[in-house]
This record gives sequence, structure tokens and C-alpha cells, in this order.
Amino acid sequence: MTPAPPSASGGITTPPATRLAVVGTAGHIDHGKTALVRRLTGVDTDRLPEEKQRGISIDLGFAPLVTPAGVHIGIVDVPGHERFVKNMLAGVGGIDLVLLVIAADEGVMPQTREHLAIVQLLGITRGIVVLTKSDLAERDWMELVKRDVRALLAATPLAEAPLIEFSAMTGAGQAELLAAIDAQLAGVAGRATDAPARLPVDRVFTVEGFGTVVTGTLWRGTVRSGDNLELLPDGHAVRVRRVQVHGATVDGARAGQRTALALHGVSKEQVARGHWLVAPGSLRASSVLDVRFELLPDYPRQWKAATRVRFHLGASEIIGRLVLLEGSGLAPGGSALAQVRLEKPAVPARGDRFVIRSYSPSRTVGGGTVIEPVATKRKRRGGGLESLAVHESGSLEARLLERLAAEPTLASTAVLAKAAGDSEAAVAESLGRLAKGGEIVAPIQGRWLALARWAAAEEAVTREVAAYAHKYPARYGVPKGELKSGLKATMDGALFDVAFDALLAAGKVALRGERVRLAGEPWEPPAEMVAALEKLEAELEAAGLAVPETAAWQGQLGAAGAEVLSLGYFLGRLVRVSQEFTYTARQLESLRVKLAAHFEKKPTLSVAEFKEISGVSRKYAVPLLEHGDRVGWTVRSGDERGRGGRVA
Ligand SMILES: Nc1nc2c(ncn2[C@@H]2O[C@H](COP(=O)(O)OP(=O)(O)OP(=O)(O)O)[C@@H](O)[C@H]2O)c(=O)[nH]1
Ligand SMILES: [Mg+2]
Repeated sequence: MTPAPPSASGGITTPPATRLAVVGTAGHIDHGKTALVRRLTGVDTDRLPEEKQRGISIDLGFAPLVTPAGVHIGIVDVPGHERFVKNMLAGVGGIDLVLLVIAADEGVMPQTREHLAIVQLLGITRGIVVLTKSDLAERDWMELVKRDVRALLAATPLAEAPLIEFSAMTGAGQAELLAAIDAQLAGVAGRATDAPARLPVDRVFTVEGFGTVVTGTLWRGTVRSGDNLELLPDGHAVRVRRVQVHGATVDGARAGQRTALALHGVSKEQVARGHWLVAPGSLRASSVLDVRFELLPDYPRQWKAATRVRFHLGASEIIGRLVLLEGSGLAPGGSALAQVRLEKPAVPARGDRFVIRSYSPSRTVGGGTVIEPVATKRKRRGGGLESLAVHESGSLEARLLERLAAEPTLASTAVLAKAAGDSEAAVAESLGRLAKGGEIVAPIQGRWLALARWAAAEEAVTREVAAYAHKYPARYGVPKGELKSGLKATMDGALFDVAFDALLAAGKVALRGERVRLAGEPWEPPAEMVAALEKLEAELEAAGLAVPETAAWQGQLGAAGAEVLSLGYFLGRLVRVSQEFTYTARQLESLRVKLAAHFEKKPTLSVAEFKEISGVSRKYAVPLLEHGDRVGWTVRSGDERGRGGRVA
């Protein structure tokens, strides 16, 4: 990225008709990958001083190329040294086509095999074998090497890949190679430019006047200057200050382009290779993933059930454990459902391909596909694998149904789309079909629920209400808050609320005060409790309005008395006027009548007048007046009170 003032911006987004592709090199050290790229593009991708000095590539290099057919290509040149396979992995993730470079004078070598394995594990199916340094090979030898290569590729998706003889020295084979690239790319489908943006960061640096700049291959979507993006896994909000594609400032970049983005909102220190820039909210960081793991056929022994590994996804390398969910081990060449548990979060999406390398020594041993990007820790052979199998290969509808059945609460279309790794439109359509088929409940407040969950929730609420009535026959029913918190383990608050409201609306439960009872089950307070309540009322009334403080007598009631008290409150026969005082409803009613009479004569009421009317001291007058304000007998203004609406 060459520094340029913002005014130099104003380049245009690559026209939609322009075909784009990312092409990567692969192959053993010193086999001529960088020389090939230089021959095709004129760009020397070995830019580090150490690379120049040692004559090898260490990190990724990038160069643009427009093919004879007009495809705009970003070439990613990778290092071949076995110590830098991790750098190779950081660049090869998003490529459409691989150039497997094999020096004709040396033939197939260890990193030829390892890079080929990686390409295969990442699901890259388009490739060209470039037999380079053809100027150094005799014809017979060349034929031998070709036979070797064919044997190597036989069981791979590259079995039919063209073999092109090439020399970076003489330029021989260049036209054939370019033609082969065009032929291979002819079948490449354009990437989803309308999907949420996703870019694995493979380089970070600063440019004077523009601050932090990151580069990467835009895997999907579009990025324009001014866009807000999210930097994951840390979750920083950033804004794009400037977009460049191959050194030229443009208004926007689209999927399939090598992209450099100048960012607002993060320092260089906050970004590293392996991070991701994504459309805000489109992906989540996750340390536990359910996957299909494939072990390479040349792995020397049985794979152990839980093994420390290096997990490579996008440009990230994260240490973790690969735990088989089925079987006690895995034979070379086999595959199994497995769980990846990472020491730091990755940013996976459903369907992503990843590579697994052994922890030490680092060696490519396998890879696989992400099934559940955000998973919870599972027990080995702990069951639930049928569900995982549905998520692996079921239809979108089957997967949505499976997810809703496991979802303890209502889920929005957006959340389900994210989990399914599909577009919201497609997910909404499938959900609509499921609802029509009666398999899920039509959306409640825009959120969905499996029918089984819904039935279970209603059943649980009903059961709890009945159990409470059975346990406490003297009480009308369970307080709603207690019911909700008692069911917390089975359903969250949102689900409880909708299930409860539905039961209420359907007339299956009745609500009186804050207590809930099954509808149609008559309730009468037991006669002995009513008698005890009457006695308590009589005691309170005996004191006139100067009742004893509640705390003074409440403690002496005992368990049965406490029940009577709460029955009195529930029936409204006792009223807690303040923290200190409880009155009977009859006492308050006669007070209300007196107040009504007062207001017939005078529109206002002072504390002194109230004391006179009620015959109590200030200690009682104040809480009684405040009670009057609350229930609408009086309306307070300053020290005076006017007539409330409920005193007539
Ligand atoms: N004679 C001849 N020499 C070549 C050719 N291509 C590359 N070389 C030489 O081979 C050496 C290695 O070439 P590079 O292009 O650096 O090899 P590389 O594959 O990029 O190596 P790494 O990136 O370190 O894996 C250099 O000295 C090149 O000049 C070729 O076609 N003919
Ligand atoms: Mg090189």
C-alpha cells in the first residue's frame, strides 16, 4: 500500500462484470515459486531483507495479474520451507486455484506432498502442476517426473490437473501456463458479494497518515470506505478509512480481491495475523467447535482420542485439543465427528475447512469441516451425535428444526441464520415452511420455538401450578414470580412469559392478585382459617386506628398464624398500610367514609384536620395519609391534600 493523501481516493470499485480470482502457489522450497510469479507479473514477492539475503521465501508475497481472458488475479506466493508451513497456511485459505510448483530437476519432495495435502484438506479442487526449471531437465527425466506426479495426484481432486512445463529462466511455457490458468478459472463461480463481509487478516502494518492497515483476501461480501466492521476475536469496532486493491485506492473491494484496508479505531498492536474483519454481528468468536475431522492416510499410527494440536483456519493458528466424539481412536485415512477445544477463540463459520498440524514437531496431519462453529463442550461418546449428524449433512429445514428442538428459548431469525450459516432470507423462508407444516410455533414477538418446546413449556407451567395447589391447599395459588423463578432451570424468562400469557389467554390458568391457579378448580379458604382471620381482625379493630405495630404481634403468630395473615392480605381483608402498620379493610373503609364526609364540607385537608377526623396521633396519621395518597383518596400538594378520585 503506497501512502497517498485521501484526496487521491475516488478510484472506482472494480466493475461487477470484472472476473476476480485468487491464485496461490504451493510446493517445496527452492522449486521456483517466487521466480514463476516474478516471470508472470514482474513483481518480486520476496520483499523482506532476510528473504533477499537467504534466497528463500519466509512470509507470504502478493502480486497482481490480469490474464489474457481478462480475469483480475491476486497471486499469493507462499514459502516452501518446512519451518514456514504455518505462513503458507495463512495465505492459502482463500484461494480459487493452486499452482503446484515442482522443479523438474528435483521432482516430488516432502513439502510438495505436504502442500498438496493442505490444498486438499482446504477443499481447493482447482489446480495446475507447473513443472518448472524445465531448462535444467533432460526430456527422459522430465517424463519420469511427470509419471511420478501423476501417481502422486491419482487419488486427489487434482488427478486431472494439467501439467505445464515451464522455465522462469527462459520463459518457456508461459503462454501455455496463462492459457491453463484461464481455462481453470472459467468454471469458478463468483463469490457472494452480497453476503456479510469476511476477511482473514494476514498482514498488519502502519502507513503514515493512515494509521493501521491490514491486508487479506476478502472471502465474501463487499467492503467500502466508511464501512463499520468488527475485528474478531477481540470485538473492536472499526471503521474503514480507505480501501486499496493491489496498491490502487478504490471506493470498495469485493469478494475474491486481495484487499488492503486502512482502519480507524484500532492501533497496530491490537491487530494481528489470524484476526478477522467481519460485518458487525455476522460471526462470533468461539473456542469450542464441533467438526468432521479427517486424518491423512500417511499418518503413521492410530490417532488418539484427545490430542494436542495446532488448528489452522483462515490466517489463524491456534493451539488446542482435538477430541474424537466417536470411537476410541482413528485409523489413518479415516474420519470422525470430533470437537476442537481451543486455548484462544477462533472465528469459524459453518462449512469452513481447516487444517490440523501436530503440536510438536509441527506437521500437517489432517483437517476437516466445521459443523457447529459455536459449540459447548461435549462428553466423549456422550450421545447427541445424531443431532450433530443432522447439522453436518441435513437440509436447512432439518437443521433448523434440530436447533430449535435444542434451543431452550425463543430464537430470532437472525440468530438462527447465524447458527445455520445461511442467509436470513433463506432461513426465514424455511422457518415459514416449518411453521406451516405445524412443526414449529409461528413466531412470537418475531421469535421462533419448536412445537415440542412449546408444549413442554405449557406442560411445565401447568404442572408447577398444580403441584403448588396440592402442597398448599389453603392458599389460592402460587405467586407468579415464584412460579417463574422456580422454572428458571427449564425455561428462561422470555419463554415463561409467553407460555404463561398463552395459558392465561386460553383460560387454562387464572390469576388473582399475583397468585396463579388452574382455571376451573374452585377454591375456598378453609373454615378454620377464616375463623382465625376473623379473630385477628377483631383484635386489630379493638385498638381503634391506633393498632399495635405489625412487628410486635406478627412474630408470635407461628406458622399457622402466618398463613392466616397472608390469607388476610390475599383476600384484601387485611391491608399493609406501611412497614409498621396493618389495618383491616373495614377499618380503612370507615376512615374513607369519614374523609368523604370531610371533603363534602371542605376541599382541602391538613394533617391536623386528619388527626382530628381519625383520632390518632401523628405516628399513625402520616402512614394513613400516605396510604390515602397511594389509593387515591387524597391528592397531596405540599402540606395540604385535596380530594382524590376514590373517596366519593
Ligand atoms: N534454471 C532455472 N532456475 C530457476 C528457475 N526458477 C527458479 N530458479 C532458481 O531456483 C532458485 C529458487 O527459486 P525461488 O523462486 O526462490 O524458489 P521458491 O520456490 O520461491 O523457494 P521458497 O519460496 O523459499 O520455497 C533461485 O535461485 C532461482 O533463480 C528456472 O525456471 N530455471
Ligand atoms: Mg519463494
